[in-house]
Amino acid sequence: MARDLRVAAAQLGPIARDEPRTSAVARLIALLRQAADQGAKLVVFPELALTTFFPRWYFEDQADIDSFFETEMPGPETRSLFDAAAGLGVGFCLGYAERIRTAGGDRHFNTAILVDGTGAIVGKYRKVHLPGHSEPEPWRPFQHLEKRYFEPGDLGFPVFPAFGGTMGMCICNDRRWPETFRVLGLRKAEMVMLGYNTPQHYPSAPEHDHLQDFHNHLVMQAGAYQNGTWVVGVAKAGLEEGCDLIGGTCIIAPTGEIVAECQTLADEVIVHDCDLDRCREIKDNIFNFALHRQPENYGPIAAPKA
Ligand code: CDV
Repeated sequence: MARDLRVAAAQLGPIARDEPRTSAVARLIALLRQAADQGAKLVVFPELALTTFFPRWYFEDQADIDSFFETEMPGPETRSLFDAAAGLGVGFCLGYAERIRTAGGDRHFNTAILVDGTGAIVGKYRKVHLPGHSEPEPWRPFQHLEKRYFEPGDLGFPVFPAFGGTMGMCICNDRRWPETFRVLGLRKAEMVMLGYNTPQHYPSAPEHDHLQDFHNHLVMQAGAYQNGTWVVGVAKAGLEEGCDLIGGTCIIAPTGEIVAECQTLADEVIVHDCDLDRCREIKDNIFNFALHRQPENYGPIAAPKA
């Protein structure tokens, strides 16, 4: 019998720098309701889905930076999203900026959580691969200061038993690294959910600008196929504060085929019935890890950086 999970990918259009959390959350709830109306049981939202993509600016004042971070989840402005989802019996995956207080000082992560249909947080992931730079670089048309504002995730690439399957998460730049998907694949992930904010313009290699959409799908389709997992990749898209972000939100089958894709660069929902048992087509055959992997030859993959 099929293990169908009806999943929605809920793409966001741009979020303005001065758009309040309450407005962003209202948009998320509207998307959640659209998804629930179509029978979805799980809704995947983008990376940093509560605010504009703030690493594109250099802020000197830590208070300005911290204004983009959540210190509790749910907090006063996100509680309504959890309540709406629980009321509908729908789970969700949400990306946001997380600040935690420790004895050694504040820590900042680019985080995604998995919330079940009762509103309980059942999984957390913190972005491991932080792109960009640590110091302001004035030659760029916009900054990408993730390395300054976040520290690398400290949770590895965990999987979670939820929604009738084995669920994994990663965030944006993580999708470009085959190691991300392979670690999740080795942990038997049947669905990998990820959000992204990907500019059309890549200042360090502008000759690749026309390849941004291609590379986006290339890495997610490869990750799905090479590990026999569903992938749900969700963009924040469109012209955000002068920066064009690609769309291309899609749901990818374990065969690597795109089975649903957004058509706009705005708020938009797509749904698909993902049969988690289809992972077996790949996991039991061409990528049967137990039969065919040769890890004794893969040493440099996990060796410390030179
Ligand atoms: N938010 C991201 O991680 N963006 C990167 C860009 C900067 C290349 C990405 O990999 O899409």
